[in-house]
Amino acid sequence: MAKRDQGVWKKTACIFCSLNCGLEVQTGGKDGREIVKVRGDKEHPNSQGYLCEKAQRINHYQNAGDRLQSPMRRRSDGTYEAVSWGVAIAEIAERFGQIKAKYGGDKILYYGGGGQGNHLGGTYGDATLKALGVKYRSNALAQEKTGEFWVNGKMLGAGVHGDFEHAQVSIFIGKNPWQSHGFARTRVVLREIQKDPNRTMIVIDPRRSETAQRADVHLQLRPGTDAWCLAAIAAAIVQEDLVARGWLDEHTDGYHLVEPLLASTNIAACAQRCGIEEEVLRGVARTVAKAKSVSVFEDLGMQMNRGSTLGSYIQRLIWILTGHFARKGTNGAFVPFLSLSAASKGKAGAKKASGPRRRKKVSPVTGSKIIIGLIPCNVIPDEILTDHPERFRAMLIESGNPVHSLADSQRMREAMAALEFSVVIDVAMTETARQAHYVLPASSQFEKAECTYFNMEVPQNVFHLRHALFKPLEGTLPEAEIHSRLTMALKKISKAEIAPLKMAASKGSLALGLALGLLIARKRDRINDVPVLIYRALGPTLPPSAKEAAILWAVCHLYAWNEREAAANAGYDGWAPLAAERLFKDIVGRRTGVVYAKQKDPSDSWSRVGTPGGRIQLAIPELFAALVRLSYEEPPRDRDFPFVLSAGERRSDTTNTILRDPRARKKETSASLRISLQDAEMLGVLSGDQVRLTTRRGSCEVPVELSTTMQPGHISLPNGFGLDYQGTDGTRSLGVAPNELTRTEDRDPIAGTPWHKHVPARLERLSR
Ligand SMILES: Nc1nc2c(c(=O)[nH]1)N[C@H]1C(S)=C(S)[C@@H](COP(=O)(O)OP(=O)(O)OC[C@H]3O[C@@H](n4cnc5c(=O)[nH]c(N)nc54)[C@H](O)[C@@H]3O)O[C@H]1N2
Ligand SMILES: Nc1nc2c(c(=O)[nH]1)N[C@H]1C(S)=C(S)[C@@H](COP(=O)(O)OP(=O)(O)OC[C@H]3O[C@@H](n4cnc5c(=O)[nH]c(N)nc54)[C@H](O)[C@@H]3O)O[C@H]1N2
Ligand code: SF4
Ligand SMILES: [Mo]
Repeated sequence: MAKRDQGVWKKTACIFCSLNCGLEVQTGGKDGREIVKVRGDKEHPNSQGYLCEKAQRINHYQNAGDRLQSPMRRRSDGTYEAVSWGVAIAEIAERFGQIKAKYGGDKILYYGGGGQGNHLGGTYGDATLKALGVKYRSNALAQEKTGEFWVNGKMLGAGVHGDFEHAQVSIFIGKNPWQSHGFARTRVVLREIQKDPNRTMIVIDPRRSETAQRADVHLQLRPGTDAWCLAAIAAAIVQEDLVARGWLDEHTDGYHLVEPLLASTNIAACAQRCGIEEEVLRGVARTVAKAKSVSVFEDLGMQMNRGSTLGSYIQRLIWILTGHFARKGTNGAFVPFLSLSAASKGKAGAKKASGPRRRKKVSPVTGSKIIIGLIPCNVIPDEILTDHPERFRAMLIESGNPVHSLADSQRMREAMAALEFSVVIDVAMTETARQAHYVLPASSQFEKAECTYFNMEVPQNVFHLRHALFKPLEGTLPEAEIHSRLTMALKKISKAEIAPLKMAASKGSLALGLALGLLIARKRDRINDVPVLIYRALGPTLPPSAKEAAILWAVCHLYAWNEREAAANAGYDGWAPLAAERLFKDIVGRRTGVVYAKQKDPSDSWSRVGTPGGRIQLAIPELFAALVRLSYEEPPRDRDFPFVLSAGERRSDTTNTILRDPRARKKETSASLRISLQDAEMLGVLSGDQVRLTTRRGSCEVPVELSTTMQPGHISLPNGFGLDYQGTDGTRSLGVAPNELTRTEDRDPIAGTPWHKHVPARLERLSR
């Protein structure tokens, strides 16, 4: 294989951030199993050849020294032994079955389902969850985006995204796209904005981030004061009569409720609290009101901070009050291929819940709001470490590393230790895997077909199915296969039952559709097993490098049926079932991204607004009191912990925890704590010196890096470090695991999202 492949460019995608830029790679090296060359795929409709420096490191993921190669079972002394797949599947099915029989399937919590590059596993996981009667889920979205989703749901009833390529004014709030990306060809677009005198970039960030350095206006606010800053801007829009009144009358409800709140907001007081001059904030209000188009992106700097849900609300008021929606260059509603919220709820894009009972809207023990079907990550330990009869007794975790990535790693470890049963599906023996009863080794994202449902741009949407570049590493299985085996064991589905489906699939997909329909008509419950049935029947008819794509056949049909207009605009017109077949054929055949949805005109976004009458709802009464309080309340300060620690900054060589090997990083200094020159002087430290960093939860030693980007009192640690990497040549760890320093109770009162970017901290110099 190595020789034959030499010099051949194969299409795939980068898996390090949600953009999944299209790549072309050459394979070779040891056993032909290495990715030896990487370049951008010019044919990819989104990335068009773009990539960033991180893509060059994908071989460190593919050939990491800590890949698992056998199912592992924990012994009573806490060590692990390798067991065969047959034993692992049978025992896991039995143990989960016992939990279900004794306590009910709703006592099993499912966590994860996909990372930055892999969502197919979660699509198949749905069958396992239904077989187990699982009712509750969580994943990383419930520690970042749920507040924003909740606000979006109330105001727009649709997911929205900015059109930064065309926006006259681009606003980034707690978002550093130069490093973290977030829209296609990010750095190219940022450079274009920077060069064009008629376009404006506004960045709201306490740090002079790489993006802020390129901005026309940098609102370098005090950490954690976004709500005040945004309220001042929104209030100036109302008080200076900059509101797009005619547009509001035509398209929105509730202005009469919001107007008095913003009319009475004390702009000077809000400005003073966020540390930005009032006149500057008023200037931003005028720029926004006057602009032809405005697009806004909020991210973790605000979403993982105090007042985050409130901030998400005021942020939207700013561009809605000035009429910036559904025009070229403004935020618009995107067309999901499979909506992430549907995926989270296990609905496979269907409008109706397919589970037997409607899911409850709050978590069983703490009664926390469930948003897009997800329990807030921060309450998971509280839902386990209690004697409450409704507590979770078991967890199934896949493609997530909650012990490392959720608040308070120590408590998450305790919670996992208290579970009666837990299973982790991962490529590596992660911090979370080390707490589980069984660990199942997944094939890597380049050893199976994979994709994401992060298809969130406007005005067109692209879906990219990646084919496997390599055969699965020995001992590993793709999630499609793992979930099939688990479901078949749990539901006692025999091969004989699948045989007619296989036969039908070999005759064509319409025959398969009929056969599936007949089976479900006879045996209603089989509807819950559809992902597995399709994988078993249709998978073998697909190219071997794409057999895990089988379930996308069903997703294509759901999509084409639900989104006829958007599909037709992208060329998938005519009778929906036939359009779906063509789309599926293209997705499997093209190897690069496929445009599955197009808006003819930006105003198409209006048809996606899902609120009453298709009108934007300006009022969220649950947030009114908090909005009013901003004029009177000071941002909280902590005398005992005078620094504000931003725990988890994205830097040019961070990739969440996907790259575990410290050698994948060029500079060891990338794990350091950034502090301002003034604070360094006060402490008497130089770059490279060790300090002791202490929070209410934990303490660690870390080297500092003096940085002119930091303001006094604000310190910043990168995300994704402090992993216990167990390579073939010994264990190594680099940097600090940020969540050894964070607490679960530090969370948003509405969405329960963590305050990772606002951890009160102390610093002491350690002697040189
Ligand atoms: N290189 C790289 N890129 C990534 C990732 C990665 O690990 N590495 N991860 C991906 C993922 S999962 C995500 S969710 C995104 C996240 O992408 P971002 O949210 O852009 O990333 P962060 O660096 O965590 O935070 C952004 C900014 O918030 C600022 N900030 C801190 N405190 C405050 C505050 O009080 N107010 C405001 N307004 N800003 C504040 C920080 O200074 C920082 O510049 O990145 C994605 N892209
Ligand atoms: N303090 C603090 N904490 C944070 C953040 C922060 O800024 N500060 N950021 C948060 C954010 S925004 C996010 S998104 C989360 C991310 O944290 P997690 O959701 O935990 O996700 P990842 O680090 O992306 O890693 C996912 C896991 O998938 C595994 N994996 C890789 N490929 C495969 C595969 O093909 N199959 C399977 N089954 N597994 C695979 C990896 O080994 C890894 O263990 O971290 C969050 N945690
Ligand atoms: S990390 Fe860089 S190359 Fe990879 S998907 Fe993100 S922007 Fe693209
Ligand atoms: Mo994230």
